[in-house]
Amino acid sequence: MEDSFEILKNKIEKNEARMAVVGLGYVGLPLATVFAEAGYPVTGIDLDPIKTEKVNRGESYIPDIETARIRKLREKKLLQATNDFGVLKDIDLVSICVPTPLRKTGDPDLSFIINAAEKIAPFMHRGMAVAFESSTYPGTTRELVLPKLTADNSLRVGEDFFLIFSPERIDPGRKDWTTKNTPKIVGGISEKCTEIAVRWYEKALDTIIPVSSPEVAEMAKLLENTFRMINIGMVNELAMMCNRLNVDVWEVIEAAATKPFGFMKFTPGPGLGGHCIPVDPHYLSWKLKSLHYTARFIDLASEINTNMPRYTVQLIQDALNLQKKSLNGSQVLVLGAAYKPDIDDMRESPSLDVMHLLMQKNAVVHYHDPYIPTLRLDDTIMNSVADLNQALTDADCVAILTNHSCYKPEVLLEKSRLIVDTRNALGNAGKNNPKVVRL
Ligand code: SAJ
Repeated sequence: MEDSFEILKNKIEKNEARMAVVGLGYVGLPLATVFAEAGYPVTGIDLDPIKTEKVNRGESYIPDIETARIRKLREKKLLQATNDFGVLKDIDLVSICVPTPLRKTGDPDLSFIINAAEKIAPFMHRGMAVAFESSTYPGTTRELVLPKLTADNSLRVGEDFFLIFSPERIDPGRKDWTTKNTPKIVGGISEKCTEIAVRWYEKALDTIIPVSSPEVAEMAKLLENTFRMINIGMVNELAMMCNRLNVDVWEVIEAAATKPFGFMKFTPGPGLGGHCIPVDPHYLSWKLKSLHYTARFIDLASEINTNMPRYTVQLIQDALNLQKKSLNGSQVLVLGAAYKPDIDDMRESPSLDVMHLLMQKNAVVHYHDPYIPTLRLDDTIMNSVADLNQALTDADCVAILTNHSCYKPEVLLEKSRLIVDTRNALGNAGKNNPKVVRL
């Protein structure tokens, strides 16, 4: 029986290996696009017919990928999409890019991983490589994905097929670091698995970083995002300390950031949003709990970050109080529903938590966000205010929660009676200004 490793290695070298990407979201579609643009025919597989139909019509639905790129790849027959996992019987290389969210309980939701692995398993064959990309706890690839892929076959990992963990490092909206030029870690179950991954991914990506196991790769990704979440928690607590000390936290951070070494700037805010930073560290703490270890830094940072929406509402309430107004019945205009500037993503956005809490205290809440024309908050459908200037003038308090670049400090200061600035969006114009309260 011919050596699967040699067969697959040769196919990759000769650009004859056929590739599929399972999951065509903000990670999978860019990955499929980059490989297809490197001349590798890619089949995208997704359960959502809307996504697959759009790709097959040559349309993108991911802001980071222009429609023209998809259209061009369709014309060159380098990209196609399907809902049918059966195509995998003729595929050599499969990247799995499915979501790894949290359940309402805060525990990992592994259903997407399990579902994907179970749908791939019937089509596993000799000479195949599977790269798993979703951020997850150390051990997932070996303990959960591997058994699912080999449940109904006698394929031997590292001999008949090859299994790797390679964390996605997509930062939506970012232009300088992209799927293609961001260094890519690959950690295989065996050395041959890692070698296949290096040969495979270097066909389309600029820099491949091999590591000794999937666990190292899984843990590296969690370190990246846990580092960020904990440091954001630390500056959020610093903001609360500076408030007690009556010291301007933004000036403190700017001053500390002049240190050319041994310091990395983070800034406080109304909470922690996004699909990665608030989520990934909980995969780590959850796994450690099963090993009877408490990840104290993660738990503490999470507690502080989760409390920031409530702290922000208290700032708004106190600011109104200084103008002898109660929060109850006051018009509060929230600027920015997205979780970070100049994108349309609201996942885990703290703005939603702040608006929810404001409504619980019977404030009259409106919002403006140029990227999010409408949103659902609990049972309420809200629309971004049409006339921003009028809304600024009408509001008893304007709360800047996401500093989209369209918000001009001079306009906000001219039109607003009272501003709570949680992002230092006003800069120095907001300092020592009687109608501005800064986080
Ligand atoms: N945030 C702060 N203070 C900061 C930085 C962020 O409050 O100093 C808040 C943001 O407002 C947001 C949340 O944290 O609500 C997350 O922001 P983020 O800048 O980390 O953006 P994300 O969630 O898009 O994170 C992604 C991640 N990319 C991947 O997981 C592949 C993360 O690893 C990147 O470091 C980050 O982009 C980035 O650097 O932009």
